[in-house]
Amino acid sequence: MRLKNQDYPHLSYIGLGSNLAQPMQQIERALQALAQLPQTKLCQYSSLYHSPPLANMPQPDYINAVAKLQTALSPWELLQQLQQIENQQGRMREERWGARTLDLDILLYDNQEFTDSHLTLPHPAMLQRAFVLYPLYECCPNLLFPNGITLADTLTFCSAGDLTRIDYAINIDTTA
Ligand code: ROI
Repeated sequence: MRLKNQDYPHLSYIGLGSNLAQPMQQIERALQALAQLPQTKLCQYSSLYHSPPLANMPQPDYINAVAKLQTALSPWELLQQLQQIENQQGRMREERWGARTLDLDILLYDNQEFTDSHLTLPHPAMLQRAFVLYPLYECCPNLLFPNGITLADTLTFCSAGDLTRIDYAINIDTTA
């Protein structure tokens, strides 16, 4: 059965990152997997971006992107689904700040602000990360954070630095 728009009442933005095992393909596969999630619609996704690692240990550069979802899943159900996709793409529970085949983070879920043992919303580090904010801006230039601050204002304090947009076309149906 095809679901209608009102059957996906929640809006969520997901950050994607990879710096191992053909990162561009990892991100493309992950976007395809997001498009297949139950009770969820992939509405939009950003270009791919190349970024140097933000890390305290040597590791390859990253490919990053952001996806916009509408979903009926709760934040915890969504988190579980994202972890399943990470695992399917060979992610090990690696060290903090270490290289990774695929990282999927819930950046925002509606205007929810909370912390529990599984999840903090909005994602606590996103406001300082150009590799999150610039692709997010591509998906939603008018975005307002739950605290009322605009994404556009936040970007004025966050230099793009060495972040570069990649000319690589991904074709996933976002109308289904
Ligand atoms: N650095 C970049 N550039 N992109 C990421 O997605 C990323 N993810 C991480 C850490 C290790 C913080 N560094 C990153 O988890």
